[in-house]
Amino acid sequence: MATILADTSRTFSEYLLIPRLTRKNQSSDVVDLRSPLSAVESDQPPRFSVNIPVVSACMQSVSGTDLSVALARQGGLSMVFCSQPIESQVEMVRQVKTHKAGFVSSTSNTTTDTSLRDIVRLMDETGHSTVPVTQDGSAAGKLLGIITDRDFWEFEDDLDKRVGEHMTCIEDVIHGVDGISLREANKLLHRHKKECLPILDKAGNLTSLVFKKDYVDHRRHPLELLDDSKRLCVGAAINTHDYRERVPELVNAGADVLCFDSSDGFTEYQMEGIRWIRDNFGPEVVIGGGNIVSAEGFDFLVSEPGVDFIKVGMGGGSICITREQKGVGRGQASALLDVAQKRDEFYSETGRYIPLCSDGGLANDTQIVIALAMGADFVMMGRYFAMTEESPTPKTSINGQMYKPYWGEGTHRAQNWQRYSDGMSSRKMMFEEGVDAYVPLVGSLAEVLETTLFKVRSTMTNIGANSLADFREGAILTRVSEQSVIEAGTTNVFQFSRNREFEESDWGNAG
Ligand code: MZP
Repeated sequence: MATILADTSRTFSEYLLIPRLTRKNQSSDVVDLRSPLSAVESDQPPRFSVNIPVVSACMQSVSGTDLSVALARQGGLSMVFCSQPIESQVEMVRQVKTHKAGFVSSTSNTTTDTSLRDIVRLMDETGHSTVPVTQDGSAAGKLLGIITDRDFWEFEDDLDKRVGEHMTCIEDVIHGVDGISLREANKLLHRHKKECLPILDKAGNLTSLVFKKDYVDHRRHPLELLDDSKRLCVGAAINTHDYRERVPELVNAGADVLCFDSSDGFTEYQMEGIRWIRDNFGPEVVIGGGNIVSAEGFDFLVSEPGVDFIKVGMGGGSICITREQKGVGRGQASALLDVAQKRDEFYSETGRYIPLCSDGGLANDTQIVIALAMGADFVMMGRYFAMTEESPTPKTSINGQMYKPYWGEGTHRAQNWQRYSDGMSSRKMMFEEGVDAYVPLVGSLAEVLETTLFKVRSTMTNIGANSLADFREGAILTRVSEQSVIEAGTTNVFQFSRNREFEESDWGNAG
């Protein structure tokens, strides 16, 4: 007969943290959120760490180039998806590694004979208030001028007029020359009191833009995740089918971390893959394994010394229907607690610490905090990042509200059969394990993360912890009853603000 586990499969919303002593020298601004991603041997520093405990999911609708750059700039790491040809994944990794911080390629461009009405539409759609005017309307065309929302009044000027009549012409545009350093470019912005500086090559073609807001953003976010050569860090997803071809290309392109993307990592295929990478690329390369949901799965993946970190989670993802379709998976809290306990035992026995990643199903900031308290060293999220400006999907207006498409890797749309196939048997998606959906647009990644991390630090202070390791060590959790969930909300009061429009900090209430 099958074994039936004693406890029910539980999720994060069933737990609360009990506050502990906050000392006078503690405050959220001294809390350190750095977390290892590589296995840590006793007395050795980790080979790779993130500055904030957050990574983005290995998904087409999440981890593209822009998001990877934006997340690394905040101190986290993105895992560029592998459900694409090797060449295009490598190209994305290369773009992040060669990204010159501060120099961005212009995504909204126009021509002189475009109407102001079309410019208003473009500005509304993109949120960009500065638009380069090029000869052919492309991002690399000859620059003829710049039009901004200060060059015309939407309700006063004739919107049938052409851009050419309102723009600042090239002769009067303060610009930099290709090759200029970021420091010099920022000085020009400062000296001329400009918001945006176009950079031109010798022939007058636009190469990039430098924005004052990026300079301010950089000063405000000093946690950028950089490699030894001061390049942004990026991770890359891999699968158990073509790693022999994919991994050498990704390593060559500079990927800092390799992460198996599999709904079920408790397989001999994954172990073979880890072994092959170690044998061919040595001890330095950082390898993530998973996903698993049990102590047994953990034991298996650490039975050989290849894996660095392990992802925990099956069936909890916001777009995931695996549990419904196949009857496998586990409540995310139960899975994490089981694996974390085993990880801690393994650490005391061997002195080897394996960081854990809680992957999927995080519905709000509170659940991130609970996952970190329960033993996760960092979390992986899809929906959270799909909702930001920087995710790779287009914005879509539905009933006046802006949304972005977000789909699972187990959908026919993603065609990621490698993530779900058990070995080499089926090379196509026989049925779907994910859904194709929309999520509300919440703003820029930097804005949303700032609120989330502020809350994480603030809760850690309540627990008296200055580091994530102290937090895990000191956390005391209690299960909550349905009645106490009701008590936790507001009771018997009339709140005007509850009827407000969706706000950036509400990502958890959006679903
Ligand atoms: P979430 O942050 O949107 O809740 O979940 C993201 C996670 O769901 C991913 O990191 C991955 O582990 C998982 N995922 C991705 N696609 C599917 C699917 O199609 C899925 N079923 O479960």
